Amino acid sequence: MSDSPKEVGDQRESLSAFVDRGDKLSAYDKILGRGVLVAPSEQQYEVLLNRMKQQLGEGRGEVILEIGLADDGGENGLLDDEMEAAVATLQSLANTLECSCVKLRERNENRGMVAQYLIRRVLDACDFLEIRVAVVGNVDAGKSTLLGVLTHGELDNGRGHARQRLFRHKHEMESGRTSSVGNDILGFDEEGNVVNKPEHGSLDWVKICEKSSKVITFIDLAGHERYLKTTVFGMTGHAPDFGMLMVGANAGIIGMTKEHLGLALALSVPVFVVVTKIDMCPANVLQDNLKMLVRILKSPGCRKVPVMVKTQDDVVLSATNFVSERLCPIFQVSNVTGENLGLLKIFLNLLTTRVEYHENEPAEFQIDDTYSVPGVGTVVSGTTLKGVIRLNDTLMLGPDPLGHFQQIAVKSIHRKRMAVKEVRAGQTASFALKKVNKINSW
Ligand SMILES: Nc1nc2c(ncn2[C@@H]2O[C@H](COP(=O)(O)OP(=O)(O)OP(=O)(O)O)[C@@H](O)[C@H]2O)c(=O)[nH]1
Ligand SMILES: [Mg+2]
Repeated sequence: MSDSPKEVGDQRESLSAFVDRGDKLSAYDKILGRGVLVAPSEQQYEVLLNRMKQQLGEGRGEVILEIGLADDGGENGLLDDEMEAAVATLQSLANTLECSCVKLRERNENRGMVAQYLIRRVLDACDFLEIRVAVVGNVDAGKSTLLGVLTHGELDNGRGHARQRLFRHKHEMESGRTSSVGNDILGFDEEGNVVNKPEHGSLDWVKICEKSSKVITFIDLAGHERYLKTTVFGMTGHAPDFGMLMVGANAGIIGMTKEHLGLALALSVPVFVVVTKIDMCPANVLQDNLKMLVRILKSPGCRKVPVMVKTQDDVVLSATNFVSERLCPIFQVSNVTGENLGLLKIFLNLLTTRVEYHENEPAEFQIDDTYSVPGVGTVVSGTTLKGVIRLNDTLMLGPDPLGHFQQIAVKSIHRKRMAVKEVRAGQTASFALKKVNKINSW
């Protein structure tokens, strides 16, 4: 499919207008202005180091920096040798703070080049940044298939091959329809490479987490109207950071698509759209459906700024401005040919969490499921909303139907199937609890 040049031009205008409205030049960017990074004095180097440390803290271990912008209101851009020196300084700052430093994009400005780099802390084996993405959209949009393709690194055959790995129940296998809340993970190392390596068709979550700096947890939800209640529960109970709204290229906005979009808007979850099946859709149908999508996103009810993502530049721009909730990147992919899946992966790698975490506030954990495990007892799974929960901590569990709370102790903590000693706000986990009666009947 090809866009008319005018349309693409319009989209770029809307994106740059949007970006310009934001505070693109943060204080840190100014400090990293043209001159300073090229040849910092000892004192300036210290300032840079402290600022980077602070930014990494605020960004929970990663920050995207733009180098080559003028710090004095002059012309932007670095000449070749200046850029080399500036990147060397950046590398040295990153190394000192045990971070990786990866170039995301560069562009030519009036004086020379401006480049954006991702600085990401190299974490130890048990630690990783966790981002939850709820996957919504009408039945047959290709949600389970896309997740199967992304997490298992194997393309689909267009007849339901890739989704098989996501199903939790026999009836889902048989009907091909998701009816429950499914989970799968995609890990990225500090350089942004996917670490998922399926062995005999299944993924070893512990290995993925050990190798990852960032883990995306996909919450695969059901598209069929009959399972709307389960899907609403998935969106509310699992506290997603982002929503991925899937649309079949040939079907367009049908069925539950608008309801799911409305749900994400109501919950203030930033949404990006993935249009699938572009391999089997006539160009004119795709154009019509995209126009309809853009119209809905721009409507007064949504007030989004839709952006067609076509290049790596678009990906970096939309990812760095995405948390603002108003921007809505749109990807067009095929799970069968793999077209544009690379762009989607880069985007996922750049997503950052919105949860703020304070060590000292009282902990709060939202339970989304309970299990009775023989030999272990009651196990609850859910998301830590506030504070830190450590092994053997005593918490209040409730309210039960009568509004009462009971005291419980946390016997063990698992994060993504890995035993850990503590969990922090923004992280999902399962706890084995001591002696809890009747929790399943609440
Ligand atoms: N040709 C083509 N077929 C696709 C693509 N993506 C998915 N499919 C097919 O579309 C069908 C539906 O995909 P699913 O992944 O089950 O859709 P879903 O959104 O999870 O559906 P529910 O779970 O019922 O809501 C399957 O047969 C897939 O093989 C694509 O990009 N191209
Ligand atoms: Mg499905």
